Amino acid sequence: MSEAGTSNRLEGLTSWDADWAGLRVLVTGIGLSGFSAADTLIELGARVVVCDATDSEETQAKADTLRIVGAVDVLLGPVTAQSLPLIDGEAPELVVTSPGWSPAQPLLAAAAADGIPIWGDVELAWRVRERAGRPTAEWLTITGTNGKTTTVTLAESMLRAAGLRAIAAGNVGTPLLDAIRDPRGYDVIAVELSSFQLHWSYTLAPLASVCLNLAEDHVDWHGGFEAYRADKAKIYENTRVACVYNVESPATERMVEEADVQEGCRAIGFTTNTPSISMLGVVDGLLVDRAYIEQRKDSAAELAAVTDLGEVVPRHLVANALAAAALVRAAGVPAGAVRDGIRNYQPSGHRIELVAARDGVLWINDSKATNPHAAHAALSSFHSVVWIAGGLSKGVDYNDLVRDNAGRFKAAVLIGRDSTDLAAALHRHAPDVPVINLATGHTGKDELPSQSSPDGVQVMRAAVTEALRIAADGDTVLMAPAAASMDQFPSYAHRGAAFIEAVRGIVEGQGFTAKEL
Ligand code: UMA
Repeated sequence: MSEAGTSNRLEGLTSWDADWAGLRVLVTGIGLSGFSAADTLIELGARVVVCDATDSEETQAKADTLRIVGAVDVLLGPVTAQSLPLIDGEAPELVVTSPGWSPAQPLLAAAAADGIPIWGDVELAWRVRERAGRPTAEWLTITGTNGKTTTVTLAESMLRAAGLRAIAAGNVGTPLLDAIRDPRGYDVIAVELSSFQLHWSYTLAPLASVCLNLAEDHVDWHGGFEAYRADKAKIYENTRVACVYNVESPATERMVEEADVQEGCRAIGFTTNTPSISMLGVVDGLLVDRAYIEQRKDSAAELAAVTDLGEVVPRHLVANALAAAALVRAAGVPAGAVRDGIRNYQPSGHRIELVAARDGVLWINDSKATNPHAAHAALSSFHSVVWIAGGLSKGVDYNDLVRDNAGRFKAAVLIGRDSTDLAAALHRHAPDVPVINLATGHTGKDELPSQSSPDGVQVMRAAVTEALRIAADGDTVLMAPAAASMDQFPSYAHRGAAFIEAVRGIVEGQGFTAKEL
């Protein structure tokens, strides 16, 4: 455990029924995880103060609720998130932070400087998961730069097909503490963990864990790629039964080799090629298991057909399904339930999603591609691409992405508040590709707002209009931004919805009213 996670009283707080009463806790953030953490701690009898830099109708409504249920205080507004508040006249004994808060944030930096332990909501959830009179759920933990949500929801589907009470929680959207507090409890939780959540976690000991892949992302938050990698690697610490790694991503295997795991824990690989012993993989169009069967030396068990995943199956989807299978097999899920779970699986939107096919042009929404690695997976599926890209870059490097795909671009249409880095990479590695920069040329950098706004929707309509002008029979218009959406939209889902709406209106000719345009 890191120093930030230790303190005598806190060491004993390892179950719901431990003595949390009167503990002075500052909760930072009143979003999904902060609200859930504050609500839990109040229920446990702690003395809770919550702070959040945003003072809006939404945060005020949440603050009112927390005050009613017993929060000591809720502080809203930019100033409150700058310095440590007192609780009952004394310093907090613990800070429970929301994942979006970076360690460099002044209030968290002050807490760390004063030696106050800082946990994330995931650390708190792990500590309170045992509760008298309720089943204790096993955790299967999943991280990686891309594919987390697909894998965690596939795992959930497989677990349910096996008749287990299971839920996907964590970064996927349902705060872990909400899952933990479910009155009926769960047998297994498929836990999606971001690098942020791993950073603030210390004592997790999952049944099985996986890092799906590793590429540059969230460099700003972590302060560098090595720090990002180190936080991702925490996924394997203390794992009890199986550390699952990606055979095609040696960085993930190295993480397993370096991890301190529990005795008897095995390393299980997954590959989209023929598996060696102790791996899951693909043989003759079948997903197979050579890890969890007794005769693994000379045979493999059939789990499902690749075609069970759909008509067009990208390689990364096969990899995600194998990773999910490797995790749930560690929890004893039979082969038939893996297959049924895959067949029952409903993919979520905004991932290489066909929006329209018109005049020989495919219009594809991949708004979930919030970093270069994800955008590369999408770009490599097509040949002649009009690429709509750009947004909040998070400090990543675009050179490899543009160089590796330079031959595919017919044109690029840049959105986002400031896509200077992306424009520079295109200029450097694809100098003949026409670039239409809406980020600087259309709406004007300073006119664009920092949050969701009608301008984000307008820029997307302008991007689709430009793409329509350029694309011809055989081309694909791909909106795979390689950047986060938050400079112009509340989330990648809103950005994807804006693209779908623009394509339906402009390309499919459903039209907008003059006011909308
Ligand atoms: N805030 C501040 N100061 C800061 C940062 C945030 O006051 O410096 C406040 C905001 O005003 C807001 C609150 O903190 O009210 C938001 O907290 P948060 O950003 O940690 O977000 P939550 O609503 O708690 O949602 C988080 C995850 N968000 C992030 O990690 C950014 C959600 O993942 C997750 O589903 C949820 O917890 C439940 O576990 C979303 C995400 O974008 C999907 N994740 C990133 C990704 O997948 O790339 C990591």
